[in-house]
Amino acid sequence: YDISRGSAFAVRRPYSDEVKRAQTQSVATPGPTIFDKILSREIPADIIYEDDLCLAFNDVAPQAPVHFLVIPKRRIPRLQDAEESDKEVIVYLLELLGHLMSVARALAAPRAPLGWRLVVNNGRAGAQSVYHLHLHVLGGGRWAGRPG
Ligand code: TR5
Repeated sequence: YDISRGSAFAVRRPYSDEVKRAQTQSVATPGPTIFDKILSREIPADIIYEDDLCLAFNDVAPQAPVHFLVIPKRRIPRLQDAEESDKEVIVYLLELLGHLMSVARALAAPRAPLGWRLVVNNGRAGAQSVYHLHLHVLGGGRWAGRPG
């Protein structure tokens, strides 16, 4: 699909009632984070991409020449929380996670043509500081933000 037109199978496909429900249900949601304020435009961010399911913006404290985040619009605190028992909801979550990764690669390709890394921090011991799921895309440098 053509990411520059902001369309993806997960967005174009008509949602079933169950999938609509999944979008409004939140998984183990502790409360709004700074990313909700970025989503609502209450706080400005350097937004590089948006569609129905996600937002991508440059990290305010870049760890590499290219460092942006891809976040779902639906608040999922941690990747650990992206689970459900309802079959329809599982399908939606898998599509959503796949979509975030597809957006990450499409945005990374022109910005870091020599290569990039995808990082998801999960939980306190996983160095997660903002409890709204986000994919870090790091690239542009020889080691793209890796120490050493
Ligand atoms: O440590 P984790 O994986 O949770 O990553 C959170 C990331 O959010 C860090 O890389 C921060 O630099 C980034 N961050 C935090 C804020 C922020 C941001 N990126 C863009 N814009 C931001 N605003 C406006 N405010 C933040 N507090």
